Amino acid sequence: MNKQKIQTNKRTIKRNENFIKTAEQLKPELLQTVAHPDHFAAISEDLSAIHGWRIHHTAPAAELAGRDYGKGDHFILDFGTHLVGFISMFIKPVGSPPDAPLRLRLTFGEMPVEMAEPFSQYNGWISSSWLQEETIYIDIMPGLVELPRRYSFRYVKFEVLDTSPKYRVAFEEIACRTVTSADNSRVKPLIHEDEMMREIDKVSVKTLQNCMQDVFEDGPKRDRRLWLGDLRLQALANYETFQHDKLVKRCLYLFAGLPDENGQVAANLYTAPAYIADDTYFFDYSLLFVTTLHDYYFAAEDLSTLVELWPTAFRQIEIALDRLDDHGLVKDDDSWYSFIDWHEKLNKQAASQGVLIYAMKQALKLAEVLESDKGRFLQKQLQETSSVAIAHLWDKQMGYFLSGKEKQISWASQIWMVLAEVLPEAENRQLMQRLLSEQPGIGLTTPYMHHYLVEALIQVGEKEQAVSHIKGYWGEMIKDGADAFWEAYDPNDKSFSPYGSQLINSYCHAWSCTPSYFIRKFHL
Ligand code: RAM
Repeated sequence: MNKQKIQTNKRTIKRNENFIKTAEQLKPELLQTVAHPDHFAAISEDLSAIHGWRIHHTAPAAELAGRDYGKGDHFILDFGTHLVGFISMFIKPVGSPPDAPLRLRLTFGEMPVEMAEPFSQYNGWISSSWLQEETIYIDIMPGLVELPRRYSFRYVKFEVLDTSPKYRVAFEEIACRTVTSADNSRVKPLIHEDEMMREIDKVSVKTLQNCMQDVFEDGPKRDRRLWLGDLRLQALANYETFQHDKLVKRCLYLFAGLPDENGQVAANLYTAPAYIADDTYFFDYSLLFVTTLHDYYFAAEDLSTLVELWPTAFRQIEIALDRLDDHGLVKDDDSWYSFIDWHEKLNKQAASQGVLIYAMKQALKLAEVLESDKGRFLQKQLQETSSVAIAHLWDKQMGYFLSGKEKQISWASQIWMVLAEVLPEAENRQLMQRLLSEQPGIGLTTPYMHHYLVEALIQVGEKEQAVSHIKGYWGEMIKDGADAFWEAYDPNDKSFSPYGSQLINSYCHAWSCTPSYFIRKFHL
């Protein structure tokens, strides 16, 4: 399963050292706070709870002071909210002087399921090394221990694997030093009469905050790196909240600083031990560089960045156009050439065509700002790609865009084509209404695509539907216990994981933070 997703595309990277230097100069300071656990917690099976597990409080964390633990003992602490940071604790021996090291296992969980199901049973297809677990050996006690890795969690399970028959251990001053580059004081309080919308906004802001590190990470638990599709959405939410525009600029310069020899920007980047482009390239994500630059320019009004990065943006369009077949349609195949959404059966052709048109429209706006001679070229390409989309993908009788040789109907295809505005305004609106009332074909699985659904609803003027979708989707996640929004969520299949296991999903994932953007920007 999903073997096609584990593909490598070895390409030569042509570093632009000036761009990388600009990005390096924009590296943010990380702000820190200290958080403490607030409760002991226990976990029990409950089929009505998300993933079948419910967590409940058993005692205040203050009671830790009077407790000690020996071989085989364990306890769970709840920090009360989702955190990203470094954990430390003071460990004291109780009884004889420690005649053997302490062997301690710590398991970190964003969700109850990570406290309940042993990681040894993990059977997903991506690496188990993302599961947040650590076995440590402490030779010298009493003493302060700070774990070197950054963790993303709300719950921590402590398992005393061994002490010795002669001593037990007590834990004091368990704390988490949280880190983020997001400055809370820049977020304007949201005045909103609807309590649920206020709550959704709060969780969105927190999600974004915890993903803002030295770049916009996709998820602080996994993959902890800069992905272009995620960046685009984080940046939108950022303009309405933390306004850390320099961090967006840094990320844009990083992508532009590490293109392949053909000029294509990678789908994601690593920032350590050096700035490295990953060998994954997506048709849609590369185009979202254009979109992210467009949004950045109009939010920050930073003309010099636009001037410098415009050639990179325009190049993404040229590369995308190279993928068109003789009809002028995005060439389809079975590889993972375009992301669009995590859906096993989703055909990417029509949605990719939509992304291309959407990105070209934004490029055209940038060309106008720059008074670039590329404007005419873009207009011509827009005209052609839109008319072939109508001629070859649009089924007038069915009232849907069809994708691929199987002529698949998917939500993603309709949404991207609506965003591309290839149909006249009234038909665009009808298409969204039809989609919501008939609920056809292949649905959506991630907040990433749900973002674009809401964006499309707003675009066609269906603000009320947008509100009810935000409440129905992100609100439902809150009802299911989210205190940061998740990477994947399908209300009709709450056990959904793109990776074959709920344990590995990320439960604070950047691309899910955009309700704040919608609520604040469009006054929903
Ligand atoms: C997930 C990543 C990231 C996304 C990719 C395509 O694996 O976590 O958020 O951009 O999918």
